[in-house]
Amino acid sequence: MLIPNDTIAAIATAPGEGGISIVRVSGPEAEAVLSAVFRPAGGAAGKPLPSHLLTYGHARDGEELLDECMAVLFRAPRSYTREDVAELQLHGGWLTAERALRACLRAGARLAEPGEFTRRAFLNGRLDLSQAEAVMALIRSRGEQARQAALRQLEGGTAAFVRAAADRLYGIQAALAACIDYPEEVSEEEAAADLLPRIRALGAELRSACDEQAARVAREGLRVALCGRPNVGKSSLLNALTRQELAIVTPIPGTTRDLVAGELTLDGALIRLTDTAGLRETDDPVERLGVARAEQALRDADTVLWVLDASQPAAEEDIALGRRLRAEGVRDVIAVLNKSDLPAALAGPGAEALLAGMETVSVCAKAPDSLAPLREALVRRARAGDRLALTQPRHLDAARRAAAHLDRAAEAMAAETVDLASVDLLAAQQALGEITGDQVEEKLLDRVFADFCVGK
Ligand SMILES: Nc1nc2c(ncn2[C@@H]2O[C@H](COP(=O)(O)OP(=O)(O)OP(=O)(O)O)[C@@H](O)[C@H]2O)c(=O)[nH]1
Ligand SMILES: [Mg+2]
Repeated sequence: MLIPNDTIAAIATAPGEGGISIVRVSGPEAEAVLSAVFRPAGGAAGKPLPSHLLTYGHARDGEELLDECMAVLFRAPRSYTREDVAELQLHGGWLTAERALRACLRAGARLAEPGEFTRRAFLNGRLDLSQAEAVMALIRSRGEQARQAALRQLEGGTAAFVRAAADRLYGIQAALAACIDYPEEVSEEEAAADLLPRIRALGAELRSACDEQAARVAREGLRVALCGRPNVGKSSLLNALTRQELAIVTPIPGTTRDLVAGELTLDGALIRLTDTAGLRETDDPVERLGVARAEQALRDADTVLWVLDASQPAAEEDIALGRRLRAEGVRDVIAVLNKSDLPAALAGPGAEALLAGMETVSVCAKAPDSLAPLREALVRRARAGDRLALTQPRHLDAARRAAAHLDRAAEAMAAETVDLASVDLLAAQQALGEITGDQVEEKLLDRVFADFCVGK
């Protein structure tokens, strides 16, 4: 991999107004660029700046004064990129930062590509690839849970999991190589008896770490659809859960036509609610379109809140929807028995059969305190992915490929074709190496870092 030797610069802070904005420079010429653009106050002009200490002075473009500012130099290797890094801390506002950046470019730096500082940190061995990606995941995280997942990855959680798997795989590869190289000492049957269970166990562990849905929920929040027949209180529940008047509520069945979205954070977990039109047969063309959207939301949801009116006997639409939710194997359903403030009428063997085996909570959308058990049920689901080692799609894809190669290697071992097994073990090792960047091509790096912000 080519280690770059030029000097890059970019504005590291977000566009817009703020207290300060930062221009960051990295590379062998960072100190020279800084001394061209920054003049320390007092008698420090002309002297080399100390490393890792803020210095007060002025940013200049030639003889023109740009700003009163602070500057700091981080001498290699104790810096984010492990190169010399210089930063100017200017007054906030894009214009000043842009003028200072242009002055840095004139002084010999080149404009950084998106993610190029972090790419250098990776190429210089300060971060592995999964940690570099975590930087961006941390910047983009919405909600505490996603932030925690990114932080675990940044602290090396993903890398530690993958490297432990890779080490076990090296052990298997070494044992197999011994069997191929010294067939008189280790027979294929002996090798298979020893290695087959190890290969299978590693494949199974990798696969169980690839929980696509829990990983998406950890990154993006739990998608919850409020479904049920008209007038049971779906919109009232959306409003009560989010504590906002998001959806129109009336006693007229068929009030909600479109999807209404609302978000809430429970115990650090992001819950993304969608209120939907009441499901029923209808001749009204507008309502029909609403029902079609409701059906789609139901299919897309991680969790369906099936809302029922506990003060009414089960209606035909309830029975039909209950049957569908079971038959179509909707991933996860909570039956929400609403209107618990009114005399109960959803009772008896019919109701029991309707709800058999389903998680059920009883609520009153008009009494926010009654929603606690429902909130708890949602948090439990939203936090299911809290301990996952793998949460990024690129990592899940690589781990799944590694597991598939291990399966094939196990088949080859079982058929006593050890040469074939070693080819698949190597491919599995390569797939794991893609996650940490131990085995990675330039093209893959381009793809990973293209998604970054400039200045990071
Ligand atoms: N007593 C009582 N009334 C409720 C409760 N929840 C909702 N309602 C009433 O039930 C009626 C229907 O409520 P909505 O929230 O509009 O019901 P919906 O399921 O969204 O109805 P559609 O949009 O037509 O499908 C309104 O008059 C609400 O005030 C509750 O817990 N107790
Ligand atoms: Mg409604």
